Amino acid sequence: MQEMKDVLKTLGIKDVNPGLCTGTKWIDTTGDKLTSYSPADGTAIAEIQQATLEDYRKVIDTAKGAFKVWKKVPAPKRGEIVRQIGLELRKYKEPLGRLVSYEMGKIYQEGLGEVQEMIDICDFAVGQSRQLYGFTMHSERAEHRMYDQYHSLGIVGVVSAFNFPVAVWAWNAMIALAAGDVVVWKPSSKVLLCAIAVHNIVADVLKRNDIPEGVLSLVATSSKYLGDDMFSDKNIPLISFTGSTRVGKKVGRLVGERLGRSILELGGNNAVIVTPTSNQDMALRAIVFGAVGTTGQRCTSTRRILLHDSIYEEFKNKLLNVYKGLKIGNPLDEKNHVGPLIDKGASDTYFKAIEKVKAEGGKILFGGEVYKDASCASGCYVVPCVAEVENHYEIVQEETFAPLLYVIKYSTLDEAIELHNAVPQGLSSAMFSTNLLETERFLSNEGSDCGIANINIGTSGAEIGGAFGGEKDTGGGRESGSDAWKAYMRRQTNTINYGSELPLAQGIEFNV
Ligand code: UN1
Repeated sequence: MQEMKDVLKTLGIKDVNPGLCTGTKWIDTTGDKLTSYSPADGTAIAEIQQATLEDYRKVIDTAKGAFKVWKKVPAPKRGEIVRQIGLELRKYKEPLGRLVSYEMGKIYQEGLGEVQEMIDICDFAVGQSRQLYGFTMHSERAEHRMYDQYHSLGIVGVVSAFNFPVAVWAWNAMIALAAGDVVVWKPSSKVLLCAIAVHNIVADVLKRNDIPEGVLSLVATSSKYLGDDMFSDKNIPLISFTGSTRVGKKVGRLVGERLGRSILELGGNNAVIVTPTSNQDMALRAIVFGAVGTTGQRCTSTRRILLHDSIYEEFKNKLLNVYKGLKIGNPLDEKNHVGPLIDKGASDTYFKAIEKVKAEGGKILFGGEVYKDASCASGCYVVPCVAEVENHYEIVQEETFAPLLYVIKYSTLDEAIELHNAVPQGLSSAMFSTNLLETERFLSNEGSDCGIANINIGTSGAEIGGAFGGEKDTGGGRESGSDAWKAYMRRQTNTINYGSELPLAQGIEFNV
């Protein structure tokens, strides 16, 4: 196993890193330096010279120029570049996964899994580059042909959150590249080194293929220098934003005001319904991974479980037993299940939420305190919490981005579905059951109101092949697989007359 300093070297991370990249060129920036600290051990990993608003504008100009060239490259040839990026990511999967784990705090296996998602979406986008299909329609007019086709959109602004420091960019950027768009990425200021490492990896491919500067750009900075300007920027026809519902509402408003497009991937409040016919061992594994994986900091994390009253006590006790065995500690130590939260602010939010649970009448069944261990000195380690609550509590209606799992009792399927949907968010959902009538009902129009609904698997860990996103306060956007690519292109309907008459549609007679 490489030492962290060797990992950083392999990934091209320096002591001080410029905050601006237009593909292969790193550009010196003038903003203040920002230090990235590891939540694993509190160490200052490296510094980033932040990009300023002026720097951002330069990148947008470069990206505009690059779009003119890139959109002319045939889509399968664009796919070839994506294929090479996928190969390069395979080479760097281990060190990049390790850096994700160290800078963000998710356990090593999840760091590797995140890089694997990048590789998977590359493969998907390569295929997609030969499948940017439109329909052909039959015209109502003789000797006419109609069809729709998809053209490139322009600059795609990707604004990603700390919890998936590299994968969210890839879901957006690889599809955008296949679509003939260019990308400007503003990652969370909490995980800038991961983004810098990704750009170092990708730079080799861009260089080798003489790809113009501005096809893939990175603006590494914080809200001190770049906030709403990007959302209001008319140069960016599509903003893909991942983050909180609070900020997402503002993004939607600002992009909407200029009639731009946005893909919003906001909060979740994901529940698992465990029915009397379920395989409880499977449900347990899925729920525990869903609740404590990434230390409860996935949009898809399991936040609520709805347990049928006939199995309530039995399942609850099994769950608490698994929680007792969870190993908390350094995310790079492969024996641990739970790493730290991203920072102390996140732990404060967690503890405040637990106080609110108690104040509203909830009962803490397990955990919820700081994890005190000499080797976990960063102060970001907490013991995951299980609390018995009622669904209508104000705090239960919120997404607390931490390992706080609510246990709720139900007695009929109608009640379970009603409780399930009675939250503002609508991202991911699951039911454990072997009763066909129950599972089909859950997936029906009368069932889960979420963008993702699963049977006998958990709420998190979605594959890239499906469209990812959700309804209500989750924002309504879809990215990654299925036909999500359509959001990254503009649709054009074409009608061609190959006859020598000019019939008007709708049978209109107009003789001039
Ligand atoms: C997120 O938390 O922002 O389904 C995305 C999952 C991952 C993606 C999570 N594939 O858990």
